[in-house]
Amino acid sequence: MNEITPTPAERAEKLKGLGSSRKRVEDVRFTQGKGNYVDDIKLPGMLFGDFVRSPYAHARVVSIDAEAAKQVPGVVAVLTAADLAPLGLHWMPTLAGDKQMVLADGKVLFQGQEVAFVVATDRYAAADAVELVEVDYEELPVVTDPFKALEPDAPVLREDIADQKEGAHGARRHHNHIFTWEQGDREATEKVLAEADVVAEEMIYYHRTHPCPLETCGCVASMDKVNGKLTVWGTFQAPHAVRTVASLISGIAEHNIRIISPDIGGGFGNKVGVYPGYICSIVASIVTGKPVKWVEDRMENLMATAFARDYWMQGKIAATKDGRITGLWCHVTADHGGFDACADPTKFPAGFFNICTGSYDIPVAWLAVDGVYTNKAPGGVAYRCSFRVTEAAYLIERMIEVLAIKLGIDAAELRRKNFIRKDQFPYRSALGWEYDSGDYHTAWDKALAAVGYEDLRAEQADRVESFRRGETRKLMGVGLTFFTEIVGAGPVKNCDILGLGMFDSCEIRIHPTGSAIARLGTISQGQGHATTFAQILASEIGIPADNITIEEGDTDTAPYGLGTYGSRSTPVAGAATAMAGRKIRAKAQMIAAYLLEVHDDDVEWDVDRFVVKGAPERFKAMAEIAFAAYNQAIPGIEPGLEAVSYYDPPNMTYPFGAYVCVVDVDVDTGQVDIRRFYALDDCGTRINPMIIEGQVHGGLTEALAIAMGQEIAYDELGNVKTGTLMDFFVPTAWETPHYETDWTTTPSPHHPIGAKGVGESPNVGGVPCFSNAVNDAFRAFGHVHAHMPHDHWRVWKIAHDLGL
Ligand code: PCD
Repeated sequence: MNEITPTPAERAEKLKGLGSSRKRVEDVRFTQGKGNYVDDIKLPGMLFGDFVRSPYAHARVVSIDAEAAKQVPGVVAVLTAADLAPLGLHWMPTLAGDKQMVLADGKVLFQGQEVAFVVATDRYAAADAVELVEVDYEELPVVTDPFKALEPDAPVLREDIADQKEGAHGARRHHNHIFTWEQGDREATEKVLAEADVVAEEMIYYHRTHPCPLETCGCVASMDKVNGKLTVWGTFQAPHAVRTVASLISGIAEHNIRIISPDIGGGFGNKVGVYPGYICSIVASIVTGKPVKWVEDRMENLMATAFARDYWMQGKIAATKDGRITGLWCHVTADHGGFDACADPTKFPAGFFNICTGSYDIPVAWLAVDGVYTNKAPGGVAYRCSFRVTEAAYLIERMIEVLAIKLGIDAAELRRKNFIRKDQFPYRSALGWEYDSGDYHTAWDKALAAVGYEDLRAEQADRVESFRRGETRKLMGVGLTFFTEIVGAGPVKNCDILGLGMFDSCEIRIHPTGSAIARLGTISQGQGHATTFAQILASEIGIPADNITIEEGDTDTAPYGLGTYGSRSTPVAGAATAMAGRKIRAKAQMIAAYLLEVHDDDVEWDVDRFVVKGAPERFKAMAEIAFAAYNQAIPGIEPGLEAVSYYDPPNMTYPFGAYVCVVDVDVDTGQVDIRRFYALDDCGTRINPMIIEGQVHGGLTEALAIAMGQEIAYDELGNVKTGTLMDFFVPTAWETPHYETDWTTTPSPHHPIGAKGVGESPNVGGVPCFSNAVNDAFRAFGHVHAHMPHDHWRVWKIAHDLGL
């Protein structure tokens, strides 16, 4: 050893492992037009499918006449429910234990519902033929309001189950009622409310919205009748689960089905569910013997696949006079649309909504959620949140503000007073979760200091005075949020989807020359897994990240896993990756000891090599060990260097964050200018700080969209009023503010590298933060709460109603 021998720190840096802001390896192809998305897949003889969709939200389908459509040159087939019925495929099971029509079976329940599937030699012929399919509808009364849907004389929406008293989640008490899900202690909570010094109560509506990935949903199904193999390329966030479900529904043996998720242009929960388009493409390919492609357009995407939210949350929060929270009560009316197709773990019909006690030490709580059918599209997906966490965070973070108003105290102080303390972790919440780790006070103090909180409040008070004197027409709002997320489903004992336990996996093969490939059960949709999972391995096995290929999304090659959503990849597949890496290292240690002619226990790991204890000049680097694994006959050790890990996490991870938003609101136009947005995230050990920052920027921008305008709105007839990007708000660089990002690091005690998820956090924390800022601007004038989205009109309306 001499001064040019690299130090361990220098060697570690070369690996680009944990903590390195390694550039995203996938961007080389994405920025040069070399991505391979579903619509890039073009197979010989491929046909194209397109849907005839219902213009009505509720109608009987009297007849379907496809004769004229079939005459269009290029049209090969027109499928209706009558064609699928003999195969038992006119209905399909949903992820929530309900069933959904694949093609209209006698009636339609929402505008845009799939009625017939036209298959043609090109997409233009298919579209022309769609126009010519004659459907005779008989209109039925429409219900879009979940409260009206539960009235005794409300129209019966689901005639197929009208008399069924039991649903997938217990008793049904009305023909449009789906389930009641109750958690916590009602009696104790109501007692606390009755005896409390102060109770703040509010109806908080989290409006219906929709993920908006750049790429819509689609697939190419190809049935090879000669070999009996079905291959489906699709925009799937959970390819293995799709394979199992496809096998169960179709009866094709699972080993004869290959599901491939190629590059995906954003998921955001939109691509978790199973849609009629997939089933129809598969059937059409089986019927025609040709590959069939289906890709929805933007309007179809917004109208028919995977809505999110639509929760009416009645909240009551009790406290002592000096601001100590004593209980939380909540009742949710959840609008699920025409079929219950929510994407949640089976035992959680309202997802992880019972994390609604948030970051606070609340002694008792009770919550009940009623799922209701209406004439709206089905879905209920985790649009950038872990199964209804964003609704929960919105509820509690709005209720804290409402309580602060009622108590007449500062909302930052109210939070600080009620935070779960550092020494209380692991912390069991009143609604049953065990929070793994947290240090909320440190994060909160850092955030408030960074924005100069006291000064902001002083400035705001001055502004109110100048407003009252008529010197300005702009008010200032300070939005605060402290959120706790819950990500990383599993554990298998609590979480399954359709009976599939929610573990995840990683399989590693080290090649003889010391480079490697690792395959995972997850699938990146833009998050950068090829970059970050290689970094976890680099630190675990001492091979540079640049020498490790990460592959996901092909069920023929990847180990079984439950996919990517709910920020579960890092907590679950990331853990599997570290564990598989450790298995590699354990074998490498034996090989190194053999090569160094010492006992296994006499060597120790040092960044990228095993060294003989006390003699660091005697070592075997990982590359040499890999070579030896393939060319030396080592007694008692099999050749090769591979490992696989299936990881069932012992608990979920609980990332958290402190956000502050400062806005200026023009009371005459309703225009909201975001002056400042500060986001502190704690996701435990950080794998790639640059990627985390990108995740936070993206998630905050989606939060901005949702809070400030993005909405799927219906009129009384059930027409979608916001079904195009003219009306559905997607922020561009113009509307997007500058974000300041920050962090603290509180590792997860049970995750092998201490990492928690982060992808969803900014959406979960961002929405209440923007909303709190807008509401806060009017606090001095007696305003308490206004529903989102805070578009110009609605903001103007607050000012108008206050007489400003
Ligand atoms: N990380 C790091 N560190 C830590 C954590 C994390 O570095 N500590 C990173 C990782 O690795 C990745 C990311 O970051 O890369 C993320 O992660 P996470 O959190 O774990 O998650 P994931 O699982 O991976 O993913 C998922 C998410 C979600 S869920 C969503 S919505 C979204 C996010 O992700 N999506 C998306 N993000 C994103 N991005 C993009 N670009 N795209 C997309 O699509 Mo759901 O439930 O589905 O609704």
